[in-house]
Amino acid sequence: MSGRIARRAVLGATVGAAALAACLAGFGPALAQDKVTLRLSSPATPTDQRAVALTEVFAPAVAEFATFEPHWNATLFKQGTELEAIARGNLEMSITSAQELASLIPAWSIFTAGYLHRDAEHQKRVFAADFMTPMKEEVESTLGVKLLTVMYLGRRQVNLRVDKEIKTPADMAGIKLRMPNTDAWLFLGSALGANPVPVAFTEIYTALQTGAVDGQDNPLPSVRDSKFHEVTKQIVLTSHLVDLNYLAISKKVWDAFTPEQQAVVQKAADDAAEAGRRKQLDLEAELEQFFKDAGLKVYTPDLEAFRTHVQQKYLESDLAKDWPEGMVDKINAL
Ligand code: KDO
Repeated sequence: MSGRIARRAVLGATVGAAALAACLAGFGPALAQDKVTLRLSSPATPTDQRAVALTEVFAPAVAEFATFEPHWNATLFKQGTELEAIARGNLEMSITSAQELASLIPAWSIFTAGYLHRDAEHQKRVFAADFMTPMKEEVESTLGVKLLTVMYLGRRQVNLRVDKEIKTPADMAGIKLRMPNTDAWLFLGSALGANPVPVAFTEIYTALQTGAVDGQDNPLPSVRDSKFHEVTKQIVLTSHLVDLNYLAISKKVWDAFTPEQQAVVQKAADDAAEAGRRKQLDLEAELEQFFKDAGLKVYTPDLEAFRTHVQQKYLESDLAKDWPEGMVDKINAL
C-alpha cells in the first residue's frame, strides 16, 4: 500500500518536473539555463594563485553568458588526461602544460627545456610572438583546443626529504625525484642528474611521507600550498624551469561564442593570468624566509653547473630534433 502511494507521488513529481521543463523551455534565451557551462579540470589546489585568479577575475567577467565551473585537485579528470577530455567533447577548459602538449605534438617539448624561459615577462613575450602562431594553430587543428593565455606557475626548485647537500647535478645521482608522468617531465628529472619517478601531483605528499620518493620539484608557492615542507628537509634553489601553464578552452565552445563574447573571454583570461602572475611573483619573493622559519635548509647550489649540464642534455636529446628550426635562437633573442 505504502509502495503504491510512494510510486504515485514519484510519478506525480516526474510529470510536474516535465511540465515545468516544457513550460520553461518556451522562455528561451532569457533564462539562466542558456548560459554555457565552462567546466575546468586541474590538479591545482583551490588556493593556488592560478585557481584564485580564475575564480575571482575570470568567472565574474564572463558571468553574463557563461558559468565557470572549476574542479580543482583533479577531481573531475586525472592530471594529464584533460586535453584528451576536451578533444573528445567531455570537458570545456583546463590549465594545460607544454609537457602535456608535447606528448601529443612533439614540437612543444621546446617549452619543457630547463633554463630556457628567463622569467615571467619573457614567458609572456614568447607566447605573444609571431613564431607561436603556427604552433597554436596546430593545437587548434589537431586537438580542437584553443590556448587562451599563458599562466605563470613559477621557478621550479628541488625539494628533498633527504639531508644530502646538493651543489651540482652529480650530487643528484641516485635521488628518486618525483616528476609528473609524461616523457618530457621525466627527461627533465634525468637532465637534473636524478632518477625520475612518475607520480601524480595529488599523490606527492604521501609519496614524500612514505619515502616512496626522495624529493620533488615545484615552485615555492606550490610547495607551501600543498604543505610539502611538512614532509621534506631542504629546498635547493636550482630554478631549473621557469614554469608555465596555458589556459586552454575547447575550440568548439570558443567558436560558438559571438565575436563580442570571444573578446570578453580573451580579456578575462589575460586579466586573470596577470593577477595570478603578480601574486605568484610576490609569494616567490617571500616564501624563502617562510621555509627557513619552518626549519628547512634553503640554499642556492652551483647554478652554472646545473645550467650547463641541463642545457647540454636538452641540446643533445631526441626531443630537440622535433623543435622548429631556429626557434631556440628566436626565443633567446626576445
Ligand atoms: C606538477 O605536477 O608538478 C605540476 O607542477 C605540473 C604543472 O604543469 C601543473 O600541472 C601543476 O602541477 C598543477 O597545476 C598543480 O599545481
